[in-house]
Amino acid sequence: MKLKKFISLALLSLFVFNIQAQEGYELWLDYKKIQDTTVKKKYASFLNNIELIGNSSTIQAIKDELQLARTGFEFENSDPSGNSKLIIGIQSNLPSSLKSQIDTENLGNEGYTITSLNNKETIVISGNSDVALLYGTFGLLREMQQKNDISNLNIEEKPKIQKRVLNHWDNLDRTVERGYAGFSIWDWHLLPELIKPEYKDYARANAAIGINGTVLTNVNSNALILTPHYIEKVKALAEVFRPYGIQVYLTARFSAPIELGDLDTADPLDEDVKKWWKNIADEIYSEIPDFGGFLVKADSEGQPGPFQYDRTHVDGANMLAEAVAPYDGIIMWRAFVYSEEDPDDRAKQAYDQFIPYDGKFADNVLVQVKNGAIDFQPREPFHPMFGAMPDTPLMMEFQITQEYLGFSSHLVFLPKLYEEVLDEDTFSDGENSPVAKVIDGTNSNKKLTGIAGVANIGTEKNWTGHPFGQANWYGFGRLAWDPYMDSKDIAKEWLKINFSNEENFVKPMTDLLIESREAVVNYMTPLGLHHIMATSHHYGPGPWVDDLGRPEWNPVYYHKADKNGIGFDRTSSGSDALSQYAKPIEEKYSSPETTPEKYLLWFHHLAWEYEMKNGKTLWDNIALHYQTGVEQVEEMQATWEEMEPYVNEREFEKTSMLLEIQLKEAKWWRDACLSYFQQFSNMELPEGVPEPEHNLEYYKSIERPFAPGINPSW
Ligand code: BDP
Repeated sequence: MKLKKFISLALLSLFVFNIQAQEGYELWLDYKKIQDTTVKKKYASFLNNIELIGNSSTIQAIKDELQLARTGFEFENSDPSGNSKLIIGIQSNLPSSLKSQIDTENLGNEGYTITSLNNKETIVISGNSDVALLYGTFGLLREMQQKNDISNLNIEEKPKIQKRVLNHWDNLDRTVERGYAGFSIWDWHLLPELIKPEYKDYARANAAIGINGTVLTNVNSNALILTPHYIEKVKALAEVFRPYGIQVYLTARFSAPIELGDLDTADPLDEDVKKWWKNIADEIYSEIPDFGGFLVKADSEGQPGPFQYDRTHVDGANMLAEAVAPYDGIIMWRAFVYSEEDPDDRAKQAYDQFIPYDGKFADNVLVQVKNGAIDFQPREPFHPMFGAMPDTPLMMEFQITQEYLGFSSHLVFLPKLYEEVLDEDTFSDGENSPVAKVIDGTNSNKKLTGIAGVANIGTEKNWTGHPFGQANWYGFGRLAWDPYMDSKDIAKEWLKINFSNEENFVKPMTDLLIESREAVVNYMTPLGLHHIMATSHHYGPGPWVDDLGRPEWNPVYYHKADKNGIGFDRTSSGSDALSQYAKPIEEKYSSPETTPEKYLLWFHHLAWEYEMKNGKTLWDNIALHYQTGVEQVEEMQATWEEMEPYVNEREFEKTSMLLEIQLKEAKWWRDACLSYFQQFSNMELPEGVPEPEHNLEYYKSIERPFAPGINPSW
């Protein structure tokens, strides 16, 4: 009886494990059985003979991870053949025969080396801290997951950016603002007692891609998170994350001193206010000694801030910076600001507000700037602040969650978008001053550097909803570690780890991922169009919306379509936002002829008949781009259909169904936008673009009352 029960339990857990793996829960830590026996033997000979030097919770984490890998790869029962050995230890602890052969001097605290020595019979993972060893271990496992040759390794890796953080827009009631993968993974109600296994798996997944910080709470913040009741919960999470080198951060609501009932002002220059924040910092650090600091959204979209007291961003940021400075904490002060009273082009406002304060922020402040000046659009020119504040460390903010890119129903490979932004030349330090050099500190030799990604994670079994949403989390981490990485290489890496390293899979799927970003731009906002999504939830098209409280909330503000043409004139004859860029860009973009066509309508208002480089009119080009977007999704579908042999059934089915939705919605975008714009252009659709299936009124009438991701407090 007992045995029977045991067997059925064992079978059940095997089943659950299998289903979990099929659902994608394991992320990129799914150590799949290695089929090729030669490869298997080779890898196993190292992983079955490990010398791990040290003694800490991080060393324990390394040990656990290697064990998981050995089990997953099915090495446990293979012979420890030959003399192969894997040695993992910080450089100063290595046996003296190896020490002289491993140089970690320039690797800082997080960099690592993986080196083949002793006639290639020994692999040594080394660095200057236990966390570096953890990164190195993940580095070696990544090689194995891709089935790479490990016979002569000489890897040296060091992160180029210091603070590599996820921003969770998670509320204390577990809703997630702009979250499309279920509820928040932080179960505040049951913390600190209940430590879910997901917390550790989250830490493992992040450490594996080099993420070293997480902001647990929404930028539209709730002051309660700063109370002892919640700090105890935050502490519990910090303890799970610590061995994995991940610091926790919180969002600080600027008016907290008032809201928590202690003071009647939040004026940053008031002595009591300063003291209040210092006390809060003291309390937090006494519980969480490696607490990272605060992320602040102030004086933006209704959030409280220093302006109310006639103070500046610098006053606000520096006051908080002083409170955390004794503990090496930092303040990430967001530059996503625009004023409801300012009639000026929204794209100009953050620059105008911040540039005068260059060099005035305290040393432990990072100004966190979104990649573009409007808001996480499918495509935006880089934010003009990058390169315009040589004496202020600017932190990049990317969005991993797809607020404006089809939520978690559309397959869009975002590393391609990130790469485009990071590569753009700011000309801030002469030619070849890409955004990447601004944020990694190369330009102006910045001492503090950072990059943030707004997370796409939730309680869905596979964390991200869309199976391919995982690639965006993965890719963000890889680019945060090395912002010069090629997005194509990231795509390949992820595909091999996640599915298969067979060329017939990797090649077409890499092309699909890379193309997917251009597809979404084409079927949503081609040629520089932007912010024409439906109101509030931003799902689906809404170019006709013109009745919202603030002008810059309305799509008509951004496309400015009328019978004379379409586009936002940001040259000197318009809002002159262009002048915020360096001279070479300003000059090049001031004429539509020399503006890259992908940004055309971002900077210019042009007649529908305007002739473009291909000799066709602007109207024809707009229509053809929408059509191309639809066709690209059709191609994605066709490619995916061929991939069935390489992926598990559940992910195959799910992705197929999601691509079907994506295709339907790409057509919806095309038809709705073209019907709307056609009223102004009064021109026929060019050949190859079908007539919309419905009339404009139909598209206008579509509502999505319960679209996810909306903050319930709005
Ligand atoms: C916008 C989102 C809003 C965020 C805001 C922000 O629509 O939900 O609160 O950005 O970044 O993209 O603060």
